[in-house]
Amino acid sequence: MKHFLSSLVVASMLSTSGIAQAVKRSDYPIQAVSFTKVKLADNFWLPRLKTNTDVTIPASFQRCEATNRVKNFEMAAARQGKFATIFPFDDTDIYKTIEGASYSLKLYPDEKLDQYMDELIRKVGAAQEPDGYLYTARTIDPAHPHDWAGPERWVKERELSHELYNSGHLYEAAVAHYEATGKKSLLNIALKNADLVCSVFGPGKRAVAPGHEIVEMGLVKLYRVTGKPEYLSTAKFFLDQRGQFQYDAKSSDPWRNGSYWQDHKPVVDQKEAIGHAVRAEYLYSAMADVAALTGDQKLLAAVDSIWQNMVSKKLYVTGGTGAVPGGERFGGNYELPNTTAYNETCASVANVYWNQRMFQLHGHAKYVDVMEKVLYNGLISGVGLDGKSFFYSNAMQVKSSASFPQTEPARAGWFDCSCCPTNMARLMPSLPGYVYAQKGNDVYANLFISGTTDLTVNKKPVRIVQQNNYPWQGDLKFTVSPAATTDFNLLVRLPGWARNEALPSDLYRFATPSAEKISIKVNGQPVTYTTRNGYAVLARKWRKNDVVEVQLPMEVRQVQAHAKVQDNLGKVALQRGPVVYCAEWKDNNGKATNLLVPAATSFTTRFQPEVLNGIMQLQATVPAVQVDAANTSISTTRQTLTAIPYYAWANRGKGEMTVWFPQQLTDVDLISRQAPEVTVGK
Ligand code: FUB
Ligand code: ZN
Repeated sequence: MKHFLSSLVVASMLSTSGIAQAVKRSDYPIQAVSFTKVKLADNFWLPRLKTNTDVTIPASFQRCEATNRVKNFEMAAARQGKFATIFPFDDTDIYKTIEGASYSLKLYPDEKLDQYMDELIRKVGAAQEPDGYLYTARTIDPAHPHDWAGPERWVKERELSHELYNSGHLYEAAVAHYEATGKKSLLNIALKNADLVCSVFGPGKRAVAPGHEIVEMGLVKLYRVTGKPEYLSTAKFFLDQRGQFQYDAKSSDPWRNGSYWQDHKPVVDQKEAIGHAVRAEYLYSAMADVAALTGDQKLLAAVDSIWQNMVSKKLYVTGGTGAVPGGERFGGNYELPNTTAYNETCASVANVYWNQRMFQLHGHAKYVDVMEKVLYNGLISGVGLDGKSFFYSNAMQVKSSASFPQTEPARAGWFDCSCCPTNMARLMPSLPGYVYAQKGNDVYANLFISGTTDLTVNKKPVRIVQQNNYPWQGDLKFTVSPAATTDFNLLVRLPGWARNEALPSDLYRFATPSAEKISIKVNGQPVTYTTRNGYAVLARKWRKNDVVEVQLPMEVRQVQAHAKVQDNLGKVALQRGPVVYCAEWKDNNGKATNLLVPAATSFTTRFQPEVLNGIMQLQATVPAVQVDAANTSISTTRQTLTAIPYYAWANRGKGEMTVWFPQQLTDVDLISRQAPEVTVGK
């Protein structure tokens, strides 16, 4: 899609726009290859994208209708009625589903869907006030707005109103819709709203640190499409507003000290991933965006530190973030409990956005390693295999006993606060846009997903075809076909997990190093290659049908957590390739939390095409702790442990699940809970 302005013009407009920092570059040094140019043809993701198109998106629209979210827009258009849903941000479920459906249209053209969206967009436009304001929770009945909305526009934005959050999702949807369909219907609504926002907020005007970030990312997207400097300067203005409000700095309560909203310090002074995880990770994504567009080095240093903190102290082994249920927020350093892990699905969505941006800033594979961890584990655990049942919170352990029967969690089709299902609906079909990236002569192969992409390198068309059976098998094949022989560098990510690095930090490590190495051949011949920032750099004159073969070691690895992660002392998790495993009740005699995995345990692997839509299953014989029928004695028996990918759990009913396994039996705790219970690994 041709943008309104070229990046050169954007750069020169910026230089006269009064943005505080000098413009050093016009955008990210590395550009993702657009989702429109990557056609997936794999067995893992494509069926998920198809399910997203066939099931998730229609179900989301249907639920937006059935739960009165659409009615809110109709009432706002008529300026009469009573806001008919629960939260003032319920408008965003429509925006997010439009965003997902737009990406999806590009993958699977669908005239009916296109027309349905036209009609929905017409309703959205009709609900917009003449000056661009768009927020059904007030417009329906301005004299009686939603409780969280405040009596007048924007007065509660810092805390609860979500007016700018709604705007941010509108902008994201509008850009996706415009890029996918070429239509400006939603974009024009978004621009009208953004013009209002820019006229209300800014130096010498109203100031606020938006209560729930995303408007910043959205404004940046509008800026990229239009080149209008106000959109970027207002995004930066919002970032700069953080840390200006007087909270009680001495309080440890995140709402009193402002950290819940990442408002406790100026962004450039923030060093730690803190507060509400979704808000935080949208903020950090926007910090990366604005740093890329303005060259602001302080912003860059801050977001680098925050990422380092997240990846070394606040990331679950599944890639989940936001450990604490109260406030849906990051905990303290190493606060990663299993029983109460919150791990909102939306936080995983946000973490994908953030890591992609960090990669585009720095060109280091470690960000893609983290993104891959999130994608294959803590993100897709959020949607059931049916595409219409979801987890809001992604547990790490579910335990039940006679006196504590397990009732939760279960997947649900929708939630009163239904942010997660619609966030999945929009992220999934955008996945093709995360596979490749490019900077001049460097072509990055980041994700290993079969399919075809058509690039332009050195002004010449180049086709790359990936063929693999990832994540189940580690042999990757890339067929590189330039239209005419041409020099360029193909940078193939060497995943950390294939290089004995469980995570690019010391938060997790493999219990024992592997001697297996990555091997790379070009046209059947082993090649020596240099490495750069976690990539194999294949620099050569490429000819039509050159074949690169990469062999990644796919052993089952035991993962250990940093000793400061209390819950995981003496425990291991299981990983094979990028996939983290769990044991679920269904495969393990009705229980999962009674299984030990001693250090010497050796696993067999077997692909099970009929199980959970096709998974690589792990099995080993391990000790299992049993309580006898009379509840008076315990014993340890040998049992087959069957492990399934974590993402696939909770698709066969409710019951126990665990990701972490004690290695030894070290204690029997009869006291701390009512029923006799075995505590291991402490
Ligand atoms: O506040 C809007 C959304 O609702 C947040 O992103 C989620 O965490 C949920 O609280
Ligand atoms: Zn959510």
